[in-house]
Amino acid sequence: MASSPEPIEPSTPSEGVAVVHLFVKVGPLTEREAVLTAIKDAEARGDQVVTAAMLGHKADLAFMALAADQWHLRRLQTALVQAGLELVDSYVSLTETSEYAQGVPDEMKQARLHPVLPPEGKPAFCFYPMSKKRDVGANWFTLPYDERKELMYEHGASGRQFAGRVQQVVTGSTGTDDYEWGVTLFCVHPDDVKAVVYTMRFDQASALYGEFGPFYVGMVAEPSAALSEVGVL
Ligand code: 76R
Repeated sequence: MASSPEPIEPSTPSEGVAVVHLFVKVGPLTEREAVLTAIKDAEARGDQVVTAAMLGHKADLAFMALAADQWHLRRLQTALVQAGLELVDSYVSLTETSEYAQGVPDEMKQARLHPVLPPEGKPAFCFYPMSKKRDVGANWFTLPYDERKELMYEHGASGRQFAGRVQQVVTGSTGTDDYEWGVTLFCVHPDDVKAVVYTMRFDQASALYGEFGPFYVGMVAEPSAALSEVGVL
């Protein structure tokens, strides 16, 4: 699709990249070639698009797109809708480095800000948004920094048990969507998703303070394979 003829001012985060998760259903008018072209055009702009075929009634396909300029994400969304896909849910966020991981080597920070997706050999895909509670008696944001940091260390340590089986991509969404983070998990097996999420339930940071939105589950695939599997031939 041609980009807009009028000059347009980029909307670019000062660090990291802009992210959108688009959850869509296929319809009778979905055009296979137009969907594939929408993704190819995004990649030609230098953006990343992860495609997953989804399970259950919530969506048929998910696209996780990462771009330096939010306008690129808008163009992808426009092209996918014009290709006959019905947008049924979405999530808008930005990559970030955690305030509790400022001491990590620069290479790790860059990997958080500019992840290369999808990781190899981890087809089990899961997305859900989450926040930390602000309840009376359980308010994450009134805890002193050192206490939060300690709880996040506990979280990191329990997460590292899943090294090689689970890759988390946590993107920040305070002010950009209804929850505070988007959690995208890429796992080797579907039961790795269940195991990591269950294990984290016992981390104090999740047990006392975690609040979760809807869960989306599917399988990462090449766009052409994902389209075939959801019946867009
Ligand atoms: O960046 C790092 O790897 C350092 C350690 C680490 C941080 C800072 C880490 C490790 N996470 C961090 C931050 Mn995580 N993570 C989640 C969920 O369902 C739930 O209860 C929570 C959802 C999972 C499953 C998960 C997995 N993590 C965060 C943050 C941001 C908090 C902030 O900045 O305030 C959130 C919301 C969050 C949520 N985490 C890991 C994992 C796993 C598997 C690891 C270890 C693997 C790895 O090092 O990549």
